[in-house]
Amino acid sequence: MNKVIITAALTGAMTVPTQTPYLPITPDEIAADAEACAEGGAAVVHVHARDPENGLPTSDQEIFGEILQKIKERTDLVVCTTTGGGIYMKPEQRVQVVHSWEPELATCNMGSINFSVHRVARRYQSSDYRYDWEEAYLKNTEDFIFPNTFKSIKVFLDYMKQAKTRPEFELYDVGHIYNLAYLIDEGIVETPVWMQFVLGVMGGIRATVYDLIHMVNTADRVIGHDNYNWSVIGVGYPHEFEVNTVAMMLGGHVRVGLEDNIFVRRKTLGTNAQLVERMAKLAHEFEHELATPADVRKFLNLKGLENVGY
Ligand code: KMH
Ligand code: ZN
Repeated sequence: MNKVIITAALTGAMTVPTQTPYLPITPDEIAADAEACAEGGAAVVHVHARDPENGLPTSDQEIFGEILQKIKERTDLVVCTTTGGGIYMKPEQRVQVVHSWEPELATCNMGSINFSVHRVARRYQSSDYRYDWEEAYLKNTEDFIFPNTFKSIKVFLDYMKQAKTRPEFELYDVGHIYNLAYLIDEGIVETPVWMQFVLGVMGGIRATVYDLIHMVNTADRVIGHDNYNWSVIGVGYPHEFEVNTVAMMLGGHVRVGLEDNIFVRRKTLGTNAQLVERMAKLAHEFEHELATPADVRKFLNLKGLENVGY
């Protein structure tokens, strides 16, 4: 497809409320941001849930359901739910959203890695934090391994098969491309696959253009150029906009949002919609048309909003 898909990752689980006043927390805030991102040119939203009382990432299925229903009431966006969850969640809790709500698309993380945001804590004094849990949450990630064993990946894929949910494979390093190739070789995963190169997580590959090109070249060689379509995440500023701009030139798609980056300009915090709007401007500048949700459904062969469980 010639058009560019913008995914907006609205809230995530690694950004803490103290970092930005624009982080949507309640189901209403998340759905309002989804609508504003749709108006700005996003076709997909990537969704995590948070406890409305204190912003802590949650796997509460009622809260997930409320978010998904509210987004559906306000937009026709494709929703890609997380199965990455947050640092205190067990794999069974992370995948539950697929079983409960049968979304069109869900993430499938392709390997276990160190996944750390502990350096963010250096920017704040203990008294700066908005909520009690935030400081320890950030600091604890220095000792956090994001678990995605081959066995658990297979369990997650079984859930997705049953729910007719298409996986979006999240690849944080070159080895994850080889992990995906193994699943394709075994006949567990069919091609073409939809992949997300996740660049810039501390513990994975960095978010430079060199690293993006290395991921794309490796995927071309190992998965095969015609066997996959892809998007990219660049964690942090200015990496998000840099790797996304190059991705468009390489035939890839893009993701922005407060899950990955909080700045719309150097030292200027932005809303999700402002991040999408800047990305849409860059796409227009390079004469790329933006994909609509209908384009994405056709391109990724999704089951359609009429077949989700919410
Ligand atoms: N938090 C991102 C770096 C997921 O939710 O499953 C990757 C992500 C994965 O979005
Ligand atoms: Zn996520």
